[in-house]
Amino acid sequence: VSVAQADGLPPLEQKDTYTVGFAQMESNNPWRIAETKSFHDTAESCGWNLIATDAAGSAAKQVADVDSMIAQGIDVLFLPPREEKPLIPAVMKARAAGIPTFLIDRSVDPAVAKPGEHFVSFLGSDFIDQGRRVAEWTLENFEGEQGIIVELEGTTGSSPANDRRKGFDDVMAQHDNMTIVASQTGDFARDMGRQVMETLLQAHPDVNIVYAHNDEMAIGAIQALELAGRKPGEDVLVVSIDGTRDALQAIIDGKMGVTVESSPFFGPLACEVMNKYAAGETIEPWVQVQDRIFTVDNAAENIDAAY
Ligand code: GZL
Repeated sequence: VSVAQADGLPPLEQKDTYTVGFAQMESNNPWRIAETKSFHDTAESCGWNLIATDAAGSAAKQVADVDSMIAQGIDVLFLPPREEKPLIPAVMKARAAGIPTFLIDRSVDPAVAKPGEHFVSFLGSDFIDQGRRVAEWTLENFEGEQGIIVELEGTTGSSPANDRRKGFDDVMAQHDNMTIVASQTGDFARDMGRQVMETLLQAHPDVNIVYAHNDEMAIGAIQALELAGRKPGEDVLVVSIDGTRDALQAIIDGKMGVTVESSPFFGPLACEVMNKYAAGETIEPWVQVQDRIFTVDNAAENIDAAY
C-alpha cells in the first residue's frame, strides 16, 4: 500500500525552503562520509536549510540529536538509524511532534515502527537480497570442495547486519559443503575487521572463504590474511558488500572476488521523495534502490565513480 499525507501522516506543505534535519550516526568509514557529503551536496539545489549532526557511533546520542532538532523546529527529518531498536524513540518523538520522517539506508524494528504510520518511508537497499547475491556468487565461483566460511558481521543490532547475515546464511544452509565456522561483528570498521579476522584465523586456520558485511571489514580481513602469510584471492576467497573504491581496487588486484553495491549517495533520492510527499503524491513504504554487482569483469570501469 502506498502512503500519502492523507493517511494521517504529518503534513508537509510545499515551500521554497525547508528546514531539514539529517541526524547521521557516525563518520567512521568512507561509506558514512560519502553519505553525509551527498546530503550537503544536495541541500542548495533542494532548498534545504540543513541541520546535520553526527552521533559518533552512539545510538543514544543519535536519539538526543533528533530531540534537539525537533526542539529547533525542523520541517522534515532524514534519519539513518544506527540500530533497529534504540532508535525507535527518535522515530516516535518526531511522529508525535508532527514531523514527517524518512528513514535512510537502515531501518528500525518493523514490529514496532511502521512506514505509513510512524514514519513516511524507508529509502534503502534490500539487505537480505544483498547477502543472498553474495552467497550465490560464492557458490558459483568457489573452486574448493569444502567451504570453510568466516563471517564478519556489521554493527550489532543494525538492519544491514541482521539482514545481510540472514540472506547469506539461509542460502549457505542449503549446501552441505559450505560451513560457517565463525560469525562475529567487526562493527563495519576496517581496523576492527582486521583484528577480528586475526583472532578467527588463529581458531580457524583452514578458513577458505571470508564473507564481510561491508568492504571496510573485507579490506581489514585482507590485511590480516596477508600478515598471516595467506594469499587472498588464491587460497582464500573474500566476498563483500558496498562497492567502495578500495574494494574495487582489491578486486582489480585479484584479492577480492565480489562486492554487491550498497550506494551511499542518498541525497538526490531524499530530495525527490520529499518533494513528492510535499506535493501530496503517494510514497511507497519502501523506496528500494537497485544494487549492481561488481567483479573483475566491471570493477575497473566503475572505480572512478566510487568513494
Ligand atoms: C548500508 C549502510 C552500511 C554500509 C556500511 O546501507 O547502513 O553502513 O554497508 C555502513 O559500510 O557502515
